[in-house]
Amino acid sequence: MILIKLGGSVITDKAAYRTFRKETVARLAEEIKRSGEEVLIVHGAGSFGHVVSKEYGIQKGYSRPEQIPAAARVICDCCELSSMVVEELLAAGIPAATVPIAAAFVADNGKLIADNDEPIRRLADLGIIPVMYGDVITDRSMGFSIVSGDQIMEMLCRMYSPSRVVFVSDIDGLYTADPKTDPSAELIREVTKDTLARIRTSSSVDDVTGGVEAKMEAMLRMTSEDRDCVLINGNVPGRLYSLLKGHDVICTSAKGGIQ
Ligand code: IP8
Repeated sequence: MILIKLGGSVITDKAAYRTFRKETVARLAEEIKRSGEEVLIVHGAGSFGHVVSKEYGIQKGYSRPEQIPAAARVICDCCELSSMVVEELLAAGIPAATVPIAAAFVADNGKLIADNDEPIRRLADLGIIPVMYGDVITDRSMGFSIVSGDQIMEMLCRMYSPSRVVFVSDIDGLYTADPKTDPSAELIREVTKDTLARIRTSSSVDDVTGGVEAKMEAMLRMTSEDRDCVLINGNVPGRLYSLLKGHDVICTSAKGGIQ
């Protein structure tokens, strides 16, 4: 089984509040279906989650009453985004269902507590792909917090031991600097725990979806001796399909674990 995260940067326009990239998601769904691979799918929140969350400091937990309608707004927006993603998966012939994490789990201090995975396992066992996404969740210490799609990926990785983990983003992989603003930026083809140590010493590292170091660490945590974790560009037609079919594509591949 291959675990895939459709990043918020590829399924939405991150700069414009609540802008869904329908054609891109439809194409990615078709590529997944055509690959014939067994998959589990997570997605990011993009402009359906980050804009309002940032404005009201939702990620910092409850501190003032004005955050309550804002948190409810984010929950509604992310759920709507997920319904649109699932519509495209269904249209491509992939039986999928939105599973809001706040209905299945709680968090503590921003960390997802995955102590009851029965609803997800049962859905997947039936052949319906549970689609979870970065969202606002109730939090035992903070009132509420935000659990990212990356945290959900880590949970699913522990639950299902996928053969491969794929992050679909809007750039070719991780770079030594921001490729959109720095022409000297170089694509990092392979990340190991040693590369991570070297990258840490560089001050010109770009932020991919919330910090390049955090992303690399999360990717490395999801690797094992026989499982790599790949970051690819979903805006290039056919690239996800080729990767799923085991072809060599432009990407960053994390390997070898973090221990
Ligand atoms: O897009 C963030 O999830 P991500 C979720 O996977 C919210 O980082 C609500 C901002």
